[in-house]
Amino acid sequence: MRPILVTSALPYANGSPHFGHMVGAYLPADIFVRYQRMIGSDVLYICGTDDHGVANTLAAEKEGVPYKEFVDRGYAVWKRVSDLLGISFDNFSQTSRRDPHYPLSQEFFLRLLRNGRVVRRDVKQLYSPKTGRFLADRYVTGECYRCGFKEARGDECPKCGSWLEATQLRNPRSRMDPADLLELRDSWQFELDLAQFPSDPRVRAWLDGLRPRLKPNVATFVFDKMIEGEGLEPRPITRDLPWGVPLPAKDLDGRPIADAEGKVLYVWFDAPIGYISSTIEWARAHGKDWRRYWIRRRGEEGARLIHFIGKDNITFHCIVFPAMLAWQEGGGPGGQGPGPGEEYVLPDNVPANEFFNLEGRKFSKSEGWTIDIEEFVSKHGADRTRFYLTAAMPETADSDFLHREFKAKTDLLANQFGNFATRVLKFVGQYFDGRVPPSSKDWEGVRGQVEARTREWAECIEGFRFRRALDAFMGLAEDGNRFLDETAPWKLRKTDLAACGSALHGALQYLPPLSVLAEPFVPGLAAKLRAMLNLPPRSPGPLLPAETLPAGHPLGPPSVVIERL
Ligand code: B3M
Ligand code: ZN
Repeated sequence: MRPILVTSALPYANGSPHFGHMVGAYLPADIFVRYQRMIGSDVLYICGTDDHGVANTLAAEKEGVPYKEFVDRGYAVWKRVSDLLGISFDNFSQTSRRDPHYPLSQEFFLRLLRNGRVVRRDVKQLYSPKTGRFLADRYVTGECYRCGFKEARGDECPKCGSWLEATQLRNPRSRMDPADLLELRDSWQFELDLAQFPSDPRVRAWLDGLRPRLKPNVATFVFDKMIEGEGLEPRPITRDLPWGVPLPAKDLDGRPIADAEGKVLYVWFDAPIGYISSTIEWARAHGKDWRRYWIRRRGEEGARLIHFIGKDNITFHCIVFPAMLAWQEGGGPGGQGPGPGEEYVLPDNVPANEFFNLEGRKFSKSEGWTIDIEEFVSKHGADRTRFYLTAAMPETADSDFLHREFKAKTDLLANQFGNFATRVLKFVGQYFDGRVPPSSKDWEGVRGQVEARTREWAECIEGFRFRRALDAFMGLAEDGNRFLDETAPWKLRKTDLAACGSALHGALQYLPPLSVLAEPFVPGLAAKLRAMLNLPPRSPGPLLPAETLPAGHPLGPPSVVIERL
């Protein structure tokens, strides 16, 4: 069985989780993973917080809290919120846990250096006379030289998504102190030579295979905008910062790296390696082999690596990290990476989502334009929240959280799905002693609908079309309601009890498959329904033929699956 490794973008520890994150990178991954577990795939779901970089140091310095203490606090928040929403990570780590993350990140760097993919270059950098240090990335703001956006950051433009060079920003200023006039000074950094990327034969072959698999919004960005548009140039992968993975002092041959002191690996260099370190952490805790998910023998297929991210992270997952993975060849003393004849797998897909706004405007905590997830979920429950977020997911274009729509959609869930189950089960409880009545009919039509909806649902999830998969689930609930309207068992009860029982027998057959189709979206409700059906948790395996309820099966006590708001 081909293993599947699923990742969600590692959130910056300093960021506060909002629905945009959940709907962009976490919920879709969780739906996909829950589905894979149901069908019995060898799937592993990995994440953790991104603890380094200027986003974190800036925030920690503002609060006057030591870096590690600051990111540990952030980690706890992300962990709590993802648990609350039922995001079922197999491992949720932190990039500031030194072992195995620091030595592995250093090994990545050293192999790239040895393989001629990293070069040392003298550069001009923005220097802050007031603080006496070089500023990079988010310490700097200025005008985007690609789209003119005024509030671009020194690493990327939040407006057009371009990847920026801080020294080229127009009118660069310090984020901490606008009066601190920045100067250009000489320094040096290591750069990853991405100019080699498109022409590298292994990369080329991988890109050709990847292109038709990518969602159109992602393919356009990677190929039209980046590779064939802006083009790829060497990018610095070290920084002058007091927090991060230290640049190693010696190369793989034991020769010193001059002036390494004081430099760290760029956060976007070590962060994706965090996917691997988190996998190693999981493997150690469970006595499993992490290499099965990351390393393959050359020429073999290896695991499917799938990165769920928001659209602002596409470049790093489709270009930078694949370059880092592809160029690890050749082994290294005492290393963890691929040995002779082995290589890292490259991403099989990167189903990036677009942005999610709140009633037409960007979520912004500082402007108070946000929804507190913990408060919202405590009030409305994880299932309702997950259901609506899936229905509104920005799969192909930006979309919005709309309060009105939240009520309308979740009421539909309560009516079509919850109420259907409750009605049928109550009726059977009342007139058939809570046991599945025998049937004189075969209900072939029901079986046909279940099969068609299940197939459609599975195909959509495999193709990362979660909104349509949700429609297939709700479509089956609609089929059930229509069946009930057409057979009208409550009318038959007084005239023909056997026919009434047959109809209920047919209606009941929608419920086990509905519990299955519900699981990835609303796991809490799915479990509740299975308890009402007196069915144990389903064991992983093929979905068809669908589970049925035989005549005489004792049902559990009926109750309300979900109420309308
Ligand atoms: N922390 C950026 C972000 O949160 C970054 C993702 C890292 S994924 C390896 O948008
Ligand atoms: Zn821009």
